[in-house]
Amino acid sequence: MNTMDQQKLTRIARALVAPGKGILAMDESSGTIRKRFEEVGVKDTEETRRAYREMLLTTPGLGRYISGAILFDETIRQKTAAGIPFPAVLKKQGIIPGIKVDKGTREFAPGELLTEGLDDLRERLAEYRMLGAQFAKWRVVIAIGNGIPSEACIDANARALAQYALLCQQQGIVPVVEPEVLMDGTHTIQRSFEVTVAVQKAVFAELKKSGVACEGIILKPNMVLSGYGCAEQADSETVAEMTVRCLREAVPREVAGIAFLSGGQSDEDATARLNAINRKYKGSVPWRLTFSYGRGMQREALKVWDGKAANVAVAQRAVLKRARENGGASEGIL
Ligand code: 5MM
Repeated sequence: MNTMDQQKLTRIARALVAPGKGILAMDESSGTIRKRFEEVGVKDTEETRRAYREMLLTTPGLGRYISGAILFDETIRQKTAAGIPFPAVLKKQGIIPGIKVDKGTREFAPGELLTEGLDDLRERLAEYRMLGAQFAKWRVVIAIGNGIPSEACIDANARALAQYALLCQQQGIVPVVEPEVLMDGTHTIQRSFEVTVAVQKAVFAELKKSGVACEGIILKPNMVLSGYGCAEQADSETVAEMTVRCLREAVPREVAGIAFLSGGQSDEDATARLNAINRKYKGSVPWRLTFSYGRGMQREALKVWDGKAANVAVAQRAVLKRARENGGASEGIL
């Protein structure tokens, strides 16, 4: 990669973590969106998926708090009812279009998953770039349990993430690198910390080995939390402290920015913890720390929308509210 290409990647990556802004993850794959619709009793068809995503993307003023939106393969090809392609809608809002490029997971070993999708990735990236994508996302899922995660599973996922990231950068696309350590389970926050540090260290070792330029990536990590089933739940201050300690141990300072996933936290918790992180550490860590929330951005809006055109305006108000609050949390000013 020449210097100009690298500078372009860095420019896009920095724009994704611009002050007061974060990323809207709306890249639910077919199975996940079906599940989300089922939870609120909305029928899952290509048209309901399109209408739902149109509602999200056309939220008036969204670009004030949202820097980029991650789309799914079907979504990047869809249009508004008026015939405007979704990537064009995003550009008009001042939002950078992104695309999920992993193809989901398969079993690696009992209780462990390996993310797939490298096979035709070069060609798919070239097509997505033509469709307007400037950044991409690949999500690795690591579970904590009895005897897991294994080093083999962490390493296999880290290698795939590095190959994905390199291919993206070669195509002029900023890779969002998402190693998600799940918080399901009864483990303590200390255990979350240890596993998250190990996973992030393995990922950055592989990125380095592959020659990925850290200045042109965004890290999308989990926050370090108590397992959701753990009797003792750490407060926001402790979460902030452990999360930042983990990042300081594992993440190179050159990384362009960090955007947390919400990972099944309540909307309020996801916002409050991001706020606590920034209130305490903004300016004293080398990265901007913001959000790339899926559920934490959409939960309320989906419920309110309920599949009905008449509810679009009120659902959009819910989207904007979450965006505004998470934008504030990314500055630590709530
Ligand atoms: C929006 O959900 C994304 C796609 O999930 P599937 O591959 O399971 O369909 C997901 O990768 C998401 O971007 C991250 O998990 C962050 O979302 P949350 O809801 O954890 O903030």
